[in-house]
Amino acid sequence: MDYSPILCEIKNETAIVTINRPDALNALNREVISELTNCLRKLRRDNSLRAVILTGAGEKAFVAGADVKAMAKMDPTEARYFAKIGQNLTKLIEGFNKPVIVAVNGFALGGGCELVLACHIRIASENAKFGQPEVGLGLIPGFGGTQRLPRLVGRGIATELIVTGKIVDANYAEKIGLVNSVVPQKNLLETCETMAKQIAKNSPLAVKLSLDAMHHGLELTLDEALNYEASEFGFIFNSHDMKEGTTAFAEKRKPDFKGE
Ligand code: CO8
Repeated sequence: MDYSPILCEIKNETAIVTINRPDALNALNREVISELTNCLRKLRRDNSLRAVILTGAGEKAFVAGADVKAMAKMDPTEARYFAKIGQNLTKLIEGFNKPVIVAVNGFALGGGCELVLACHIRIASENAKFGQPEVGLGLIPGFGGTQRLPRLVGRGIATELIVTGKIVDANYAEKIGLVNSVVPQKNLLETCETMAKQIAKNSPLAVKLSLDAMHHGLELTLDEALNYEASEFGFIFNSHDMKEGTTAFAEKRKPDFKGE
């Protein structure tokens, strides 16, 4: 399954999706956003997949932001539409039914950093750089950065990053919890693929419901969210996977999960 400027390779029940516009450091224009959205919608329906890895083409950039040259020509209506399709993409990723691991292989700036924020698991290469430089362009983060960055790293650090527009390195990003871990660039994809394989050993249904409980729970009060978790916990007791997982444990064998 190939898309241009989005590439998609299926490997070991994992889809590796590459944003493929290296000449512009994989900057997000309408075409990239639409094609990535279409690709992910297809992957969402594919029950044979257990995880998605999202990365950028080349060794320099994951995504160096929204396409500044295209934005310079937009009127307010087009800009609103552009923000909306970008936000819809980030919502699609955040609510995805399989874990989305982002392999941040270089610059993740502006809309690129916001794309990273929407992913479930974030792994960076040592050369990765992060920032929300929008204010220096007379813009504000418009793909969810003002909302997701403070939720992830806390309001104080997020404010500092957004209002200074400064660019930080991968080790700092790890220190503030913006990424889970940092690895040499040559090991980046392999690290993400190993994680995807580890995910694939588990019940697809349990993984999906865990993602769903975290995703919805964060929008609720703690009491509401705990009720939501308890409902899903009860629901899963009707599943093949729960019976298989607990029986396999007692029988000291590997479970054969079916995702139902
Ligand atoms: N948009 C368009 N083209 C880009 C972008 C970008 N964001 N980033 C890089 N490019 C292009 C360059 O123009 C250049 O193209 P060309 O060779 O045709 O001149 C090519 O990619 C290579 O880039 P550089 O030569 O600049 O490479 P350097 O190594 O010298 O610098 C940097 C790398 C530091 C990453 C530099 O390219 C840069 O500063 N890029 C812009 C970073 C930025 O400001 N990103 C934030 C953009 S704003 C944003 O993302 C808002 C999101 C919310 C939108 C809300 C909707 C309205």
